[in-house]
Amino acid sequence: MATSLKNLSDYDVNALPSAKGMKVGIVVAEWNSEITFAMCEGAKNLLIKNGANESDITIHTVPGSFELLSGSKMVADNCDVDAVIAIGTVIQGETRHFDFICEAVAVGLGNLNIQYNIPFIFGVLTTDNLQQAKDRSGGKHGNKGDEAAFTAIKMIALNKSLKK
Ligand code: DLZ
Repeated sequence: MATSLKNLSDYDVNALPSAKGMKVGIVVAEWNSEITFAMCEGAKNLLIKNGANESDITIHTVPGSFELLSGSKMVADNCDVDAVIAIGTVIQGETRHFDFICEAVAVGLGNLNIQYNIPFIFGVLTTDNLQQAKDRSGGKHGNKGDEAAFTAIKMIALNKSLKK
């Protein structure tokens, strides 16, 4: 479903496990920080609203979305976290840079998911313009950060249930 038909902040509160005790590392790109910091705030607030302790959420910044990969890996390697949420916004420009960054981040996060025993969440907006990004970072289509956070909660809960 296209995100223009779905509000990114909509989720079934009753179907979401409690985030109490979950430790989450959030890695945020500074490129388009007006957007990414709003997404990060959305993710953090949703985790806390669903039971996570603020002290269990750590936030780390990296220069751009391309660095989300190494930043996420560093967090997984060095911090006690149950999941890493990677947050970035890549906006189409005049060159093919957009395509290279989007592909690298999507493939790279996919690889991290397979290599590690914790989930890495793709909290990355890839839009044609700034307005589309604003609409998806707390605007009329909700907040991609919220979606990333409830995905993290569900994946952590799944991982914990399988380890029991
Ligand atoms: C260079 C670049 C460009 C053109 N656009 C974006 C963008 O829209 N969003 C983003 O997060 N980062 C962008 N970057 C920076 C790259 O992600 C990266 O930080 C640099 O290429 C240095 O590795």
